[in-house]
Amino acid sequence: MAQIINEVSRTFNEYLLIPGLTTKAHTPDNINLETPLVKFKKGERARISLNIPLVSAIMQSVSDSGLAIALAKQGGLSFIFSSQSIESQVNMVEIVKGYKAGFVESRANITPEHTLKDILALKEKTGFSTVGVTDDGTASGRLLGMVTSRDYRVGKDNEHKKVKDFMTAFESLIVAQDGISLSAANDIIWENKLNALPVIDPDQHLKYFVFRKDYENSIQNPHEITDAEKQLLVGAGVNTRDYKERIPALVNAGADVLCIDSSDGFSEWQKETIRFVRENYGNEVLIGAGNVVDKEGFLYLAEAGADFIKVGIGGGSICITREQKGIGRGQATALIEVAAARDKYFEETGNYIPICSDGGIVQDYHMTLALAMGANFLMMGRYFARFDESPTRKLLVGGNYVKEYWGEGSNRARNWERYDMGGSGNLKFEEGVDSYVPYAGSLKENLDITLGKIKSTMCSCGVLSLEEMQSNVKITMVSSTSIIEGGAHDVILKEMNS
Ligand code: RVP
Repeated sequence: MAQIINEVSRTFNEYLLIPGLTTKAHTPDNINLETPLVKFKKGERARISLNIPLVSAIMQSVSDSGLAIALAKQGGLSFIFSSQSIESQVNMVEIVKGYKAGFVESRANITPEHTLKDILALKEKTGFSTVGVTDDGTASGRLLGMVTSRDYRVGKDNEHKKVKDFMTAFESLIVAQDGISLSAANDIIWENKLNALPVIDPDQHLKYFVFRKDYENSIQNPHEITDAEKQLLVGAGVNTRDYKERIPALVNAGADVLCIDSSDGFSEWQKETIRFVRENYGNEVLIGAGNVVDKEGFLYLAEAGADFIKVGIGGGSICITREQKGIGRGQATALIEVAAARDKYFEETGNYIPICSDGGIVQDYHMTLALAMGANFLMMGRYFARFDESPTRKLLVGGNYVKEYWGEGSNRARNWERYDMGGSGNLKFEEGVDSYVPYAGSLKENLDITLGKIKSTMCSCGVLSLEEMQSNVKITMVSSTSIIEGGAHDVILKEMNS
């Protein structure tokens, strides 16, 4: 007979944290949100740690290079989506690895033979008033001069005037050589009262501009996560089909960590994919696996050699796997069971394998709960899809700004590899929907509020680190009537009346 688990499987909404003693030392500034990303042995440290316990979902509508840069600057990590060609995924990884805080590739460029009229059109189109003048009009051409709005007078100067006649020519420009540090570039900017400093290679080709304002931005990101070369960290999704080609290409491009992207990871396909990594790269290449929802799934992937394990089936906001296939488990219950399995595995083997709670986070306090229940970090799609930095369109729908957000199992993404059960490759039925999420503004602003809430809750619970929270906090289940008690109730809300 089938094994029937009578314990109800539960979601984050059904729990609350109970405050512990808050001492004077429990202030948000004293809270450390650092967390291990990958497996480590007792007494050692993980090779990669995150400064905030958040990663963005392996999804077309969430994790491209833009979001990856923005999130790594704040101390989290993105996994660039794998449902695209190897070439374009590699390109996104390279953009993140090539990103140098404060060094930006010139986005408005022109040749000396163009005219003032062209400069004005370029400014209108790109919004940039600093223009690189290069021999071929590209961002990496030979630098011949520079134009800023101080070089011409709109309405007074003849629009047909050639750029070469009013640009600041190369000979008069202050430039820096590639390889200069950001702080040295900033010193030049200050000493010479510049707004922008061109950085060139030995052949006089334009590489970057350093803008005065960007230096100020970069010193505002103290939690940024970088590798030994000070490049931002980035993850990449892989699948269990083309991994023999995709993994070497991503490793070559500099991806710091990989993750097998699948809705159901308790499979021999995942074991084979991990084996490929171990046979070809030993422990040098880091690879996470999943998703699982119970102890057995965790142990299988742990033994297969996964560097971290993702937990969650069917809880994603755009996910309809539970309705379509009838598989899954309430996210809180799945997480609690897998966290216990991880701790036991650590006790028995001395290997600590971090776990990631993936999907189903709605309220900010759900994040704190998931971390308290044992997640080392959280993967979110809907949360990040709402921000300026996500790759999808911002639209005005019914008078409100929204961003598009679609599941990897939707017809739009056509990521059949994520739902692969062997056999011929195509999407047999949808496991995800295409949707809108409310537009929320910039990642940094929202993250600051979210992290502020997590830290404030940790202060209430009397803990200063995630590890301490996982060992010390008390969590209570709540009845459906007490959930009603938790919101505003028995009052007439003013905004509803206006
Ligand atoms: P959420 O944060 O609740 O939006 O969930 C995001 C998660 O949902 C992803 O990390 C992934 O595990 C899952 N997902 C992605 N696509 C689909 C689908 O189409 N069913 N599900």
